Amino acid sequence: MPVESVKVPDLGDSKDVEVIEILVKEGQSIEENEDIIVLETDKAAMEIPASQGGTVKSITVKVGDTVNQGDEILTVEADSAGDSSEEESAEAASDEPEEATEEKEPSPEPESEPDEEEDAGDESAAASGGIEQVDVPDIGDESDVEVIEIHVSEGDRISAEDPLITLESDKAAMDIPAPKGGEVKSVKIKVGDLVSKGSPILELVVSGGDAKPADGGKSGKKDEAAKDSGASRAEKSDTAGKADEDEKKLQQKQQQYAEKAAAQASGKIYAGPAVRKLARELGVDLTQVDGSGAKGRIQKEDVHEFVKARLGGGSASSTGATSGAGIPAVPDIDFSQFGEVEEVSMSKLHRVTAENMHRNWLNVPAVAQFNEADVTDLEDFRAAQKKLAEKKGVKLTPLPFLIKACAKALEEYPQFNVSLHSSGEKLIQKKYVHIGVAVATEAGLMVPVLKNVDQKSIWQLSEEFATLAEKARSRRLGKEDMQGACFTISSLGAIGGTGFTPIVNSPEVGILGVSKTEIKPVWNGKEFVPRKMLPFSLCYDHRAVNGMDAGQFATYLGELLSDIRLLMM
Ligand code: CAO
Repeated sequence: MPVESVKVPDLGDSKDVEVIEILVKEGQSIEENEDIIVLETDKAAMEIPASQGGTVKSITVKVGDTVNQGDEILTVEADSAGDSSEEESAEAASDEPEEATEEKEPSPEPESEPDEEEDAGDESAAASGGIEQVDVPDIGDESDVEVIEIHVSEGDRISAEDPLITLESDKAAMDIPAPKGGEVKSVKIKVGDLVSKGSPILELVVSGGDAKPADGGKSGKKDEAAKDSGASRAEKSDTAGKADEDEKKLQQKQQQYAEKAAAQASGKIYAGPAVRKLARELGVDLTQVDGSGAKGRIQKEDVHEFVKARLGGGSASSTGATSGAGIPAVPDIDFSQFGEVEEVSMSKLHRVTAENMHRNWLNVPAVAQFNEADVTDLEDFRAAQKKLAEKKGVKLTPLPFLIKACAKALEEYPQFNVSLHSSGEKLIQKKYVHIGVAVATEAGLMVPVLKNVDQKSIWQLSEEFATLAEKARSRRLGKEDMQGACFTISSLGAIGGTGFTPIVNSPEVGILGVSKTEIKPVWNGKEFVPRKMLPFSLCYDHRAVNGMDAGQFATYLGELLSDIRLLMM
C-alpha cells in the first residue's frame, strides 16, 4: 500500500502558525477532507482537512509546533480503493476523476494561468472566462453580520478557497473563502459593512470557461455559445469537470460555514472533536465552558479549568478578561489593527497577583473611608532622629510609625482584626497583630508580613521592614515571611497622589492606602497655619465591618499619627 505525505495547504499570509489540536491518531482510518489538525493564528483558528483518505501511519507534528505551507502533517497509507497511487489511478477501475488526484496537491492552484494570458487584461480574461460576482454564501440563520476584515484588494490574484473576508457575529467569526481563483476586479464591501447571504463581496475575473457572469447569467448565453464553438470537445469536458469539482467544493465549504454559524446562533459550542471527546469523558457540558482560543474556541485547557473550578480547586478564567459567574466577557481585540503591538508574557508573580486581586474584587463588598492625619509633629520627631538613625544604620521613613499606629488601632478596634469564616456564619477573631506591607518589586507586588507588631519598637519595625523589603526585591522571601497578616498597608506616599482605594487583601478585612504628605493651610481656630498633612484611605470589607466602626478606626488612626505619644499609651 503506498504511503503518502499530507502537507499543510496554502495558509494565505499566515506564517509560523501554531498547531493547537491534533484531531486524529496513528492507526485511525480517515476520509478525504476529514479535519486532521487545528491551526491557530492570532486572528483565527482553522481546521485543516486531509487531502486524501486512508489509514494514518504517522503524525509528524505535535501540539505547540509551528507550521507553514508545505510542511508535512502526517502520512497516510491509502486504502486499496480510490487511492492516489500512480499505478492504481491509471487503472480504469479507479472511481476518482483525474482532477481529483491533482486536487490532492496543495499547489499549484489549477486556476492559475500563464502570466501573458492574465496580463492581457479583463477583456481577454472575460473572453476566456468572464467576470463573476462573488456573494456571501449561506451563513445559517445569521443576517446583518459585520465585516471585520477584508483580505483581498483590487488586482490581487487569488486561488480557490483563499479567505476573502472575515465576518463576525455576536457568536462567532468566520472566513468566507473564494469559490474559485482569478483576479479581483473590484471589492464591493468595506470593513464595518453588515452583510447577509447573497450580499455582493467582489467581482472576480475568472479564467477558463467556468465563469458565471456577474449579471447572473442573463447575458452570458451568447458568449458561452460563441466560446463553445471555438473550443475543442476535450477542453470543454476538462473545463466542465473542473467547474463541477469547484462547485462541489464550494458547496461543501458553504455547508460547513452554514452549519457552524447555525450551531453558534443556537448557542452551541465551538470546539474540535478532541475537546468534545474530553468533555464527554469528564461529563462537562461545553455550553457552559468559556473558550479561551481564538474567537472563543474551546480548548482542552478550558475544559480542565472548568472542571477544576467546579471541584473548588481553581477559578475558571478568574484572571482573564473573560469570567464566569454571569459576568459579561470582555471580547478579545486584535489591537494590531490600530498600530504596532507585542505580546509580553506575564510573570508568575504578576499572574498570581492578578488572580488574587480579581478574586478579592469579586468577593469583597468593599467601602473606602478617607481621612488626613496632621503629621507635622511626627515629621519633626522623625527629622530629629536622623542622626541616631544613621548611627543605627536605619532609614527612618514614616512607614514604621504607620505600621505601629495601625497595630494600635487594631487593638482598639478588634472588629478589624478578624476574618470571615467561609460559612458566612462566624468570624475568626485574631488575638495577634501581624501587619503586611505591600512592596513593589521588579517582578511584581509582594506583601511581606511583620509579626507581633504590637510588641515591637519603631526601631525594630524599621529594621525588620528594611530586611523584609530587601528580601522581597531580591526574591528571597520565604513562604512564612508572607503569611499570617491581619491587615495590610499599601503606601504610595513616596510617589505622590492624594488618595487611592487599594483592594482588600482577603481574608483580611481592612487595608490602608497611604498617599503623599503635603503642606496645607489648616485652620487652628484663629488662623490658617501650614501643617504637614498625610492623606490615607481605609478600605474595608463591609461584611465584617460596619461604616461607623470604619469611621472611628480612621479617625483614631489620624489621632495616633498626629500625636505619636499616644502610641505609647
Ligand atoms: N509622604 C511623603 N513622603 C513619603 C511618604 C509619604 N506618605 N512616605 C515615604 N515618603 C518618603 C520617605 O520619607 C523617603 O524620603 P527620604 O528619602 O527623603 O527620607 C522617600 O519617600 C522614599 O521612601 P521609601 O520608598 O524608601 O520608603 P517607604 O518606607 O516610604 O516605602 C515601600 C517602602 C516598600 C512601601 C515602597 O518602596 C513601595 O514599594 N511602595 C509601593 C507599594 C505599592 O505598590 N502598593 C500597591 C498600590 S495599590 O494597592
